[in-house]
Amino acid sequence: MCNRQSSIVNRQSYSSFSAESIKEGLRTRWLGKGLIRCYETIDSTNIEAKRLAHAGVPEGTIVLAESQSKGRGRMERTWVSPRGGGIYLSVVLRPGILPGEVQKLTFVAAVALAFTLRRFGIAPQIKWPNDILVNGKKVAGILMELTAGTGPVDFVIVGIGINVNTSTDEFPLSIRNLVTSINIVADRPVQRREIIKILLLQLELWYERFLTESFETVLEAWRQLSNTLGERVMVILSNTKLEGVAEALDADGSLMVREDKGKLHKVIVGDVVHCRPL
Ligand code: BT5
Repeated sequence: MCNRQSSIVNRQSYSSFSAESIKEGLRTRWLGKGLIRCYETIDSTNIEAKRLAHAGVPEGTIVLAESQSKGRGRMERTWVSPRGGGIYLSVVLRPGILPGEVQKLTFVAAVALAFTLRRFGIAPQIKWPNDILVNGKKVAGILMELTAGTGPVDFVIVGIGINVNTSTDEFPLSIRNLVTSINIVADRPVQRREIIKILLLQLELWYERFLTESFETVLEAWRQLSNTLGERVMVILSNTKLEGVAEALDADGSLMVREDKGKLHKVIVGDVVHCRPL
């Protein structure tokens, strides 16, 4: 385990990144090859990426920050974003898909993120729909945002937050036991820019597979990486709760949960808590 002192040392040796340092040796074809905006502090990289997307930047534009003052999770929740310790990254995509399909990109990003972490000797698991866990603790999350409308979306923002060299005491007490960081699970400091380069490559790969092959290709990989399927879960929905076994994924990525009485529910949006077996 990494102690507090060693994470401080890591912090000093792996401080800021720049667009040039990300582009150096980046093996993508188009993702991150154009505009990469790096900020010391920003409200939220997703908000900035949205501003840029509205202004017309091309697909593949990246926004990165050393810290966020209003890092966001889903449903107006907060993403804790301490300075220098994590990766706070947003990507502008223009997939030309309908709003109802955008959720599929969460699965694309989750698979890309899980394969990226594996390259660093870590065994991540995906908790439906967007949590990346290591040893049952959250190390990364994904937030997808889009422009509302009826036709194909103008753009989608894929926001990714990863705890890399973050010390657990930088998290509020309320979540300290639920979170972890790559340096803790890998038991060594890891350079954020090396993770970013591999992440962009994986994201480009899985995004292109999604667009040119099928969503099922992505789901197949997701199933292998998930720790939700086959588990007993409690799903917290907007105004109710549902308990049962997470039996399968539907073709659109929804979670199929079977209640003990036998009824099968399709969960499109919700928070999953893994329960201990009865
Ligand atoms: C997420 O939401 O997991 C999506 C997180 C996306 C963050 C990125 S950072 C770059 C981009 N810009 C942004 O403003 N956001 C994106 P959700 O599933 O709602 O999880 C949020 C919950 O995770 C919180 O309520 C906490 O319980 C927990 N949490 C907050 N900060 C965390 C952190 N740094 N590491 C692990 N868990 C955290």
